[in-house]
Amino acid sequence: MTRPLGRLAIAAAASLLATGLTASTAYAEGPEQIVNGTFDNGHAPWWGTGNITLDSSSGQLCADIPGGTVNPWDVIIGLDNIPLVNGETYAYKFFATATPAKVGKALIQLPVDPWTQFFSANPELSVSGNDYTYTFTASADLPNAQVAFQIGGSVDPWRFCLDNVSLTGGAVAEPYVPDTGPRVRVNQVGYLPKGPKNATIVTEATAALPWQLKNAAGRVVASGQTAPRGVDASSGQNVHSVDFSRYTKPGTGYTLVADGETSRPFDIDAAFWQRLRIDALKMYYTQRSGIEIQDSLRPGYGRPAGHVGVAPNQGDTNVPCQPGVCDYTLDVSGGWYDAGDHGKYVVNGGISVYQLMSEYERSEQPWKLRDGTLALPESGNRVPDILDEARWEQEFLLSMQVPAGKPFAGMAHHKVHDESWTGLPLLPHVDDKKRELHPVSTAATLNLAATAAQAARVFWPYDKAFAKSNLAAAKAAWAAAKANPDRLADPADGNGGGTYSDADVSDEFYWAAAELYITTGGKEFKDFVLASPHHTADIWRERGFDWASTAQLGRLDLAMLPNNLPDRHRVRKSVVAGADKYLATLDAHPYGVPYAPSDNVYDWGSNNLVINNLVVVATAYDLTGKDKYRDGVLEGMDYIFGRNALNQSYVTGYGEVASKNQHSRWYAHQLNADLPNPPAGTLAGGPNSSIQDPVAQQKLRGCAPQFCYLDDIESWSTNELTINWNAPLSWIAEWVAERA
Ligand code: 9MR
Repeated sequence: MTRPLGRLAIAAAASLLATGLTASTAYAEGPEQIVNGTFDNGHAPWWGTGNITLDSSSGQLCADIPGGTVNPWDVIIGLDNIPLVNGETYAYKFFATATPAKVGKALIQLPVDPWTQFFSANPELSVSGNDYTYTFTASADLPNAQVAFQIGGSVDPWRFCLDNVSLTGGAVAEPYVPDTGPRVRVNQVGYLPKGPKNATIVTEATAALPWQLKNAAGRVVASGQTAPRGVDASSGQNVHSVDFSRYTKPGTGYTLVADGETSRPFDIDAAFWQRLRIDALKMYYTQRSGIEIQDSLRPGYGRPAGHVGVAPNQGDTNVPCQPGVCDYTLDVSGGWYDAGDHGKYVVNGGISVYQLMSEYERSEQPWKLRDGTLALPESGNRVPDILDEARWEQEFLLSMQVPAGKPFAGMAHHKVHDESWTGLPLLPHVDDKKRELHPVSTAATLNLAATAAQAARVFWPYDKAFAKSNLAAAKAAWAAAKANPDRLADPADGNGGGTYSDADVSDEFYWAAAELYITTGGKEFKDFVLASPHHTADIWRERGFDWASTAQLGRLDLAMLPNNLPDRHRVRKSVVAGADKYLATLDAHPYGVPYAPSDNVYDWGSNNLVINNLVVVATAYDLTGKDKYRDGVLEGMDYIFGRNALNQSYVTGYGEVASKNQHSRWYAHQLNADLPNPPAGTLAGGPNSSIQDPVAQQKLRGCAPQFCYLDDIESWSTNELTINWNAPLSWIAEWVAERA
């Protein structure tokens, strides 16, 4: 926790070991070497021995220390990879408490035998707590010293808390240089035989270089010259590109060779798209809340139902509001967990379920999404499985609507989640935190209006009663949003869950009006659409659309789905203009990325923005039939599958080197070998220039945009999985599979 300054700093009367070590209030100049010493956002990458559980939910790092251990090192809290520079003087500070009072041991040491101690102190810890400040001079150069609090050796149990750990001095951290393998970057999964085939070479060379395409037997089957492209701003690399599209023979195990380097192997084949269109959708069943996940349906992923009112869960069948927010409880069980957390958010649930229903609505081969395709508990009910999956979420969204007779009736609560953050790993059914409904918001209400209007038409052939109840909910939500147009979610309401706050909901109004108009043809909605500035503005932002920017969803549907708008032709042309913008970006980018955030600052979840831009390009293909749009979609996906600065695929199970440690409390194999990795077909968030988690901040300081990514379970700002990121992946996979 970051505490106010001005507190009396108490120089610790500790026993100090090494020469050059003083208890002092002096501060060494220099950079901060401790990552996440304030425990404001969890405690990663700090660790504890297996006999304690670290708890940072209070904003301090605390642990109950068991009694009956013998040595100080029988219980340790530590932090690794601290760089020390020989001869440099450091200031080491922390705040700690012990209940009851104890003497602890604070060390900075070699992390392996012989555990050489560069600093050692025995602070006398009190119940009320003290600030401890030391200076010491490092006696060795070491890239990976360990900060350790040895707190074992007590007969009786006690509680230890730590905060504001700081080590200043030494050198600025070296830039992180990951091993990115061969400098020839390809789509490691595969290219379509009759599709574009592009690659990128990282090289010092400025003049064109020869390249060779080899088949699995190592025989050269095509060759040519690279095109030098200069220094790419998104990676900082000097690069060339290669276009080997004219080679069309299907096969596996191809490699591309240039500048003395051989790419990772890839296929020329369409088959993987048929797998991915299923896998990317199957991911939703294992994200489900409120139902047992059957191991027979997802081998290795079975788990008990989460949040069905069974202890230790405190939800989600009877959930109260945050104190003072409402006087009722709601049954909000079911739905999908948002991401790696156990939160459920109407904003974000909305765009996710919309894109699944859109995938079905826009499909030209809906029989491929028929009943029985996804191995769900509902398979066999004569409803397409993709709609069964969508309904699981849509019913949850409906349950978040305020009942008639209550204040704000018709609006939707913004979200439901734990009252404070939990740690990892944590299976849903063992989460023991209190669950709370958060205030209603206009954005959530409009997400409900839009998706319920869409569900009303999509479910009509299968379940008329469900369709009708959605339409009624959509109309009630629309009226409530119009009556309460500016109830914004609090951007500070982020303890225990994400905020999903959005200062501008005019785009949500446009999206909801568009969906209600397409479903009902109603004049009110038509007039609203035509009057909205989003109807004619250039909404095709360089960074793309997402949960906070939803006008694009309305525009795409108005262009593609039957309706009687007077300016429909202009609407359709505007989508093609958006696609042209993204194609121009892709063509200018030596890695073929159709995404150009301002100043190249890659967003949180950049991969989903890249793919959403491809949804616009795909729609332009459907509108015009022009091959350049289909080719653009395929080339854009090469970036996701490995044609990138990190030389890796961002989809689990697809490509020789692929993300597999996405941040999740239950696919937490990296933390507990008994748990699985995320299922095949799971998209990682991807590079995030703002590196907003401690692990990324420790390793990625100064990263060029494409390098701001770590396949580490604790890097939640670069490597989470979410329902809204898999939605465009699954949408595009279906779209390509139908046209491959
Ligand atoms: O995807 C969201 C991203 O656009 C925001 O910048 C970020 C910070 O507010 O939050 C992301 O959403 C997270 C949500 O708040 C909580 N569940 C996990 C989501 C993905 O990281």
